[in-house]
Amino acid sequence: MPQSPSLFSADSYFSTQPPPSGLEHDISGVKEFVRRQKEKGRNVVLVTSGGTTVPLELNVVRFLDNFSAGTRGATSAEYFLKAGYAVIFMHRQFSLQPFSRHYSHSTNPFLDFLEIEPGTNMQPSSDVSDPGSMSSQICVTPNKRKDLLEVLTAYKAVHAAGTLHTLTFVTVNDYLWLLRAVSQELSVLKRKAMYYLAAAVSDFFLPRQKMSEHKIQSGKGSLHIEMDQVPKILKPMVDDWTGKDGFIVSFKLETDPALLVPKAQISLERYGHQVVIGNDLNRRKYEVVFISWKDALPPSSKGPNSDLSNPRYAESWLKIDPHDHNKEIEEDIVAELVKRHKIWITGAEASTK
Ligand code: PAZ
Repeated sequence: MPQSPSLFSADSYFSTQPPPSGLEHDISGVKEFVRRQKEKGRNVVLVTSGGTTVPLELNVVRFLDNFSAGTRGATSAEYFLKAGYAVIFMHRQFSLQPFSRHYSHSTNPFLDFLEIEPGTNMQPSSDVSDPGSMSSQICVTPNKRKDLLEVLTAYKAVHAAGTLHTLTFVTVNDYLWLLRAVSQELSVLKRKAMYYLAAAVSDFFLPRQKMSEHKIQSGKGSLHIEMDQVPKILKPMVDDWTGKDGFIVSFKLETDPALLVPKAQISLERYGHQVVIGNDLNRRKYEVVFISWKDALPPSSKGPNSDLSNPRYAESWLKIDPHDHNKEIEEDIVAELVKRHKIWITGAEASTK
């Protein structure tokens, strides 16, 4: 256990912080899912989505949270499924999910689409042999049917094909343990695995050993909490958990537009993965920037960046019309990544011949 804050490496984190209780069960589900997808020869993407919490007490009353509704992850998951990928959707409990996101309780409540047919008896049937008699008298508002049918058809098709597997997390600790275990399982697919890390993960946490067991009392006036830094897990993820083969895409969220590109470049340089997608909080729904390596060299063969006049990063912006409400930027993000992933896969095949 480190003595002072901010000294956790990934190894010391996992050796001192306890795994979530459902981890083994979750991972056996993932193992089976990956086995089936491998048999079918499908590419698989792990999509992480939503914000992580940092509990302040063991009997949690208060926690810190990271901003994210889960829109990016849930929307992207749908486009990956459409592109033929199998998806492991690892999301914050109760954040948006693929398909049901279209009918979120706050922006598009599904009850508003349903109508009770005139003359329907409002009392549920007492006939136990006909439990569906009430539902047969409910219908969908005519002008909502086309959209609902489209979503429902895609949803049912994905279920029938068995290409979507869902996992949930709440705390940053749940997230880290799950991410490591899922990445290790997925690594058997080598380059056919993609990792799309859209979740908003806390940079700070309170180690279990420093947490108050009971609700923090307010008697002392102000509250001072010193948090430790969450270990930088992208490095072990790239080098160890995924066996250097996975196509890893991370996101960088900033609120100062001037920091977006430099911070994304630093992240790519530091972790040596394939793509960092930068997004500004207020413009994220209609513009993002892809930062990637300029040439095809694997990051491991690049030395330190000595020639600053010749940047080795490619910067490409993806923008859509902010007024076009029928267009989602995730469609273009996913299309671009699918293209790059294909090159990543065929590059590997070519180099093993
Ligand atoms: O979930 P959402 O659509 O509301 O937000 C998506 C996002 C901004 C959290 C995501 O695109 C992102 O940048 N995730 C990484 C955040 C980070 O830097 O930790």
